[in-house]
Order: sequence, then C-alpha cells, then structure tokens
Amino acid sequence: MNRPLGITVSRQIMDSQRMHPQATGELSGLLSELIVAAKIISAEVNMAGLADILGLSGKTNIQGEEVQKLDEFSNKTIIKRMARSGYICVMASEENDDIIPVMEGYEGKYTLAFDPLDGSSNIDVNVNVGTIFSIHRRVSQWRQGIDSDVLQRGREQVAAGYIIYGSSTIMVYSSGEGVHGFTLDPSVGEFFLSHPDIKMPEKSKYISVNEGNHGYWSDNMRRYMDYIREDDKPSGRPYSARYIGSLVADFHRNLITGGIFLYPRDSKDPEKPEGKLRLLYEASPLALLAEQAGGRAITDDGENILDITPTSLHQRVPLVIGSKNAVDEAEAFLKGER
Ligand code: AHM
Ligand code: MG
Repeated sequence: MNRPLGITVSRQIMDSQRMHPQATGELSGLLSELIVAAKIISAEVNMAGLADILGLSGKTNIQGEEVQKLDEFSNKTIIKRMARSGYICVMASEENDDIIPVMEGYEGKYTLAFDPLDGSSNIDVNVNVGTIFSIHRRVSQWRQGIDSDVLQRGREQVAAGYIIYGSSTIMVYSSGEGVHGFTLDPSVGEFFLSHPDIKMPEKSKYISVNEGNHGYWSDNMRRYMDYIREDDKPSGRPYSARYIGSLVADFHRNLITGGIFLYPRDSKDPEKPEGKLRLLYEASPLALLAEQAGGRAITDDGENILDITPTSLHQRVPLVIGSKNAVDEAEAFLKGER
C-alpha cells in the first residue's frame, strides 16, 4: 500500500522549535514523551471493547491478574512516563488529590496538568474519550515544584491540547502559534498532520449542553435556551443539539464544525455551585485551543477563562466555549443584556 509522505507530529514540533532560536528542545522533548504515553493509552482504549469477550473486565483477567480501570491505567501511564522525563518538575492530575512530584534528580523547567481520560464514564458504551493536557513554565525555585507552579492562569500556558481516542486517534495541540491536528496511523505508530492550522467557523448551528439540568439553571440561561429553540430562519434557529457528554469529543466536533458548548453553574449539587468542569484540566487547556482557533471561552458571567487565576487544584468553573459569534450571543443572554 502506498502511503503519502506526511508531516509527523515530531517533525512539526521540531520545525516550530527551529523558529525560536532560544529554544532548548525541552518542550519538544516533553511533548514527545506525552505522545508516547498517548499511544500506549490509545492501544489500551482500543482493546476496551474486547474486554468482555476476552474476560478482561472485572477484577481479574484471564491470567488471574488484576485489571485496572482505563482511567486509572491512563493516569498511571502518564505519571510513570513523565516522572522521569526530565522536562517537568511537578504534575497535577484530575485523578489525584495533590500535586505529583517527579523523581528526584529529574526536575525540569515545565509543569504538566492533565485529565488522563476525560469522559471515562462513556467507555463502556464505546463513546469517544480523551486525554487533555496543559503545560506551564515553572515559577518556583523549589527543586521538585510546589502547588503554585501548577496554579497558573491559562494565559500563561506554553502549550495545551488533547488526544481523542475515537474512530481514529487524533492529537490536537497548540503552542501559541495556531492549532494543529494529527491523526494516528496505527499501522506505523505515527501521528501525521491531518488538520493544519484549524480555524473554528465563526458561526454555527450546533449547541452542546446537558438539557437535563434545565430545572437547575439560572433564568438567564433558560431564556437563552428558549431563544435557541425559536424558529427563525434568517438566524438559522432553532440550532441543532449535539451533546455527547464527553467534553473532549463535544469540543473536538465544535472545533471542526463550529458550535458552542455550555456547562454553566447550576443549583443541582450544592457541593458544585460552579458547575462540573475543572479549570486546570479541562477549561483552561481547551480555552487556549479555542482562542488560537479564533473562538472564545468564558465563564457564564463573561470572564475570560484564560484570565482566571486558579486558587485550588480541583477548582471548578462554569464554561461557555466555542465559535466566537455563538459565544458572544450566549454571553449577552447570560449577562441579562438580551
Ligand atoms: P470526567 O472528567 O469525570 O469524565 O467528567 C467530565 C465530563 C465531561 O467530559 C463532560 O462534558 C461532562 O462530564 C458531562 O457531564 P454531565 O454528565 O453532567 O452532562
Ligand atoms: Mg474530565
């Protein structure tokens, strides 16, 4: 079979490094390590459907070994791989209560925050899941890094992205110079450039939101949803609903086709007044991608996600993210201006 001589993700990363003469290659090294972890996770996720048939699900597998849940597996894979990469000083994971130090002697100048397997409640039904990552430069002088190294604004991210495990495995990332997407060719184990310089369409008719929360939303949010449902041909309403319930998959679709995703604050759970999604592992990295692709990401009262200074590792934040015009429109309703 003839394969096109495509641009690999490593080549693209090296090319962009060359444009910065002061670059040391450490960021490129970090991303390469992360890509290896993603390939390992991708292989495991692809086997998930066979788990029942092969007797791999449940507590033990056919060899009597303990089988880890895929989110635990993904978390451990990334931590093990990165702890001795030499490129980061500290990590924060959605799955861990506290920061995760790297091995002594391997401290590097970056930090890594990640959601190892976003949407993992969907694995059993074969819906796309993904790994989301966010990279900052360290700010402390401590050898192994401290909380404040990861508690930085999204605006300070050096790079961010995700790997979505779906019908194909796709990596989308930005290091501040546009957003690029790469598709894994499993037969050669390489990511090839498939979506160069992604731009999110400014307008779209797609809306992604969990309407089951309608009764818990603010009046402004409900009025916005009434507007979305109205019949008005010139403005393309009613918009079409598309909600997967896996943020990385909902965001990926909206990035390519245009659209808006909302997880506003609601009164459903007094423990989670700010909605469900996490600033460090979900909102902040996706906000960088949205802005770099020409879109927007704000809270439901209009604050730019990238300007929020995190105060705790697992801070939640109301998220409105997507095509610029669609976010502008939602913002006007959510602020009560329309
Ligand atoms: P997770 O990180 O535990 O997987 O939870 C986050 C997920 C997102 O992927 C998704 O957008 C959201 O939860 C869906 O929540 P809900 O089921 O309330 O609609
Ligand atoms: Mg998540």
